[in-house]
Amino acid sequence: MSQIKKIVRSSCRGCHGVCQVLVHIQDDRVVKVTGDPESPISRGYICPKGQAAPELLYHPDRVTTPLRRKGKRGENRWTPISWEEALSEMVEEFSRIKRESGPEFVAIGQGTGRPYTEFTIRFANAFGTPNFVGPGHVCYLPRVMASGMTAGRLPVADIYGLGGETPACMLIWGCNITHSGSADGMCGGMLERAIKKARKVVVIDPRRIGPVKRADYWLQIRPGTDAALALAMIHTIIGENLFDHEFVDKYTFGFDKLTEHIREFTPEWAESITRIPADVIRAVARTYATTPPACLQWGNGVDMNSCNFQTARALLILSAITGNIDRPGGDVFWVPPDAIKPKSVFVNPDQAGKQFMPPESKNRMLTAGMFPLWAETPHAPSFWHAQVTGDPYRVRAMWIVGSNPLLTQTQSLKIEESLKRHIEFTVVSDFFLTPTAQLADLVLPAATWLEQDDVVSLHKIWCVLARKKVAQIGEARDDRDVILELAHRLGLHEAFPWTSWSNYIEWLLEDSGMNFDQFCERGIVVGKMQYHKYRTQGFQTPTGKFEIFSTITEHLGASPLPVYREPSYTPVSRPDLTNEFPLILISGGKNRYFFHSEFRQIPSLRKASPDPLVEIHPDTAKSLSIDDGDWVSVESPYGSVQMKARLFDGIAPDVVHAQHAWWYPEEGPPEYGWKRSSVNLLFGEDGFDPETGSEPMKCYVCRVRKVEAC
Ligand SMILES: Nc1nc2c(c(=O)[nH]1)N[C@H]1C(S)=C(S)[C@@H](COP(=O)(O)OP(=O)(O)OC[C@H]3O[C@@H](n4cnc5c(=O)[nH]c(N)nc54)[C@H](O)[C@@H]3O)O[C@H]1N2
Ligand SMILES: Nc1nc2c(c(=O)[nH]1)N[C@H]1C(S)=C(S)[C@@H](COP(=O)(O)OP(=O)(O)OC[C@H]3O[C@@H](n4cnc5c(=O)[nH]c(N)nc54)[C@H](O)[C@@H]3O)O[C@H]1N2
Ligand code: SF4
Ligand SMILES: [Mo]
Repeated sequence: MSQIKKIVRSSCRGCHGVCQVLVHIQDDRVVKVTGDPESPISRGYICPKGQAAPELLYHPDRVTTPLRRKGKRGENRWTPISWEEALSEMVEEFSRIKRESGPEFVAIGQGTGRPYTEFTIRFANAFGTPNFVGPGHVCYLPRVMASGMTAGRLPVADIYGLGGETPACMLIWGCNITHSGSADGMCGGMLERAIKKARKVVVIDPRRIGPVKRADYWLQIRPGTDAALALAMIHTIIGENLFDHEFVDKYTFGFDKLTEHIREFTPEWAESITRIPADVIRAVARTYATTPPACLQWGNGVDMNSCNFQTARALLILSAITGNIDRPGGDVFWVPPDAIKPKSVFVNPDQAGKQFMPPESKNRMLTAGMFPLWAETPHAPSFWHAQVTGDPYRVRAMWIVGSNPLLTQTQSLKIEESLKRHIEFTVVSDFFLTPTAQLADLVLPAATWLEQDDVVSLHKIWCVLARKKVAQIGEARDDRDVILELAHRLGLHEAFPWTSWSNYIEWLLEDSGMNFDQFCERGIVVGKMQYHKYRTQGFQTPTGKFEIFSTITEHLGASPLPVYREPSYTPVSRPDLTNEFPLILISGGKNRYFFHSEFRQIPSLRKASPDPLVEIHPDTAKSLSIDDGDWVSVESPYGSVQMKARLFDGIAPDVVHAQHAWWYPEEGPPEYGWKRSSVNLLFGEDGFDPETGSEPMKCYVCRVRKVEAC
């Protein structure tokens, strides 16, 4: 029998997605996925999650038809139904609740940014619900918000060097994508290349991560104290006159106020907070300011603490006063291809930002007014609190599209209670029956990236990639196709003027002169990069300048110049807890083999990372009679979970690091053992950043003790 082999060029979405890949097909079956060596964005890089895509695609546990619950919630009894039935039921329930109580009583839940983000937000807006719940307050958005208010947009490390220069100096600040693969549209493989080329590398991380091998400085910072370090670096750079006078004079607002403000933030002050010697802080500040061009590659290490927005602002200011904003090899604003329409989360594609939501619904957003800088979406932990208490109200329906909040968010037990008892109608769209999906009334089968056609705009958008559908499993559907049909059935035509998903794709490509097939043949379209755009365009801020002093922040009632706040749970802020909980807990450093709670059922990935690990310094382990590989209990004032000890001398003796989002698909429904090792069971319901509501997921308190094998 002859075998038909072909290779399709596509782009992977095993994580946030950035790598171009080759999909190998034999007899209509995807047999292998490899990196595309010709890709300018990933140059052949592929990580284990990308390689495991065929295992995900053909996994026997995938949900392949819509499922309706029979029996009680969480009994794992389901009736397969048609899409027609599923969508009719959603229309009926959502319309009834909207009519009876108002649109805000239907909430939309989403996890991290995914291919369909532009449609879920658009749907919520068009339907009229402000209750769109996700992890934005602890992930990425604080950096985006700080950048928006300070500089108009998020600047990004110029690791691709499209202007002919790659960074000479790199700050790798609370980011570990050379290990995990990629984040926010930045490819870990390309970051690795840039690190190899750089003359100076500084790693700011409480853990000895991969890039430390090539680093000139590794600053093993006390978790959650980054703002103090950044302020002391600014102090040194201004005090030693190492700043870029021309940029500061012509293009910034508030430098004089900063000079005053920064006086007290000396390296000695920061040493006592961060544990980094003052001399080292000075040396790093000098290196950074005198090795242009320099870039900042930052990550969740600056997001998940009680000072995330202020930290992000301080880091942006460091970049600006050293003249690194929008210069080749610095921190740049990418230019997208102009002939392909950017995807838009707004309702009217021709009129960015048009809101369909009635103001009275917007004002009824749960948790509105709770945090001065977090106003657009509900604060997730407080949203779940409201479901349990009914104060100020409970939503009546929820559609969770691609999230596993039982594991990935804090307040896990409240989420369980809400889904089990309080929310009348829950729909979950997913590939698998997860612990969260087990509590739904309706489960919709979602298509993986191998089952999707897409025009992929990455977060940073200097290029747009093609993704080609090569398979179809059961009745799985692209979430956007489902949202589009549901929107039409609900009469939301103005917000969704496209007849189908393929019609939407053709609309995106309309001005490019290519149809989708031609676009797929090209595989990637790159924008024409320009640097120093502020020289002619200024910055998109109220003053038109880079706002060192943030006028919007001041207006919103937060400090307009960056400040340091001691994290909410440390031996300094909570000495009352130190005796019982002497260790600092970092959680959720991203695992190369998993994407949050995903892939625990994928054989090759699980084999590579079989158990939930907690990293402990050997001296600490010894004092607790813990050996490498022992099962231990990690305990906080609010809960305890079991994990396996991994002895690691690249972490301070009083700090431990626990992996997040663990469950055991092999243990079966409905709980799949999720209550045993999910680190999010450890966090309480306070200690939030008072401005953004961020949670102390990277800086908490705990103790560890040995337990019998579990
Ligand atoms: N303690 C602690 N907790 C953390 C973190 C941490 O560092 N520490 N990190 C946090 C961060 S940064 C984030 S962004 C969140 C992430 O939180 P989530 O986004 O909730 O995380 P995932 O486990 O990726 O959840 C996704 C679910 O969506 C499904 N899914 C994946 N792709 C699709 C798709 O295209 N369509 C549909 N319908 N379903 C899909 C998966 O099968 C999975 O069950 O977790 C946060 N949780
Ligand atoms: N394989 C894989 N890739 C992923 C994900 C995944 O789950 N798996 N998740 C994706 C998502 S949604 C996101 S947001 C990104 C996140 O990707 P990253 O931004 O790389 O996030 P983390 O790995 O959580 O944390 C990065 C580093 O911060 C350090 N850190 C912890 N606390 C502190 C601190 O207080 N200060 C400093 N300076 N550093 C600290 C940790 O030790 C860790 O090495 O990754 C994305 N990519
Ligand atoms: S880093 Fe992400 S996009 Fe790249 S191969 Fe891995 S899973 Fe795919
Ligand atoms: Mo994230």
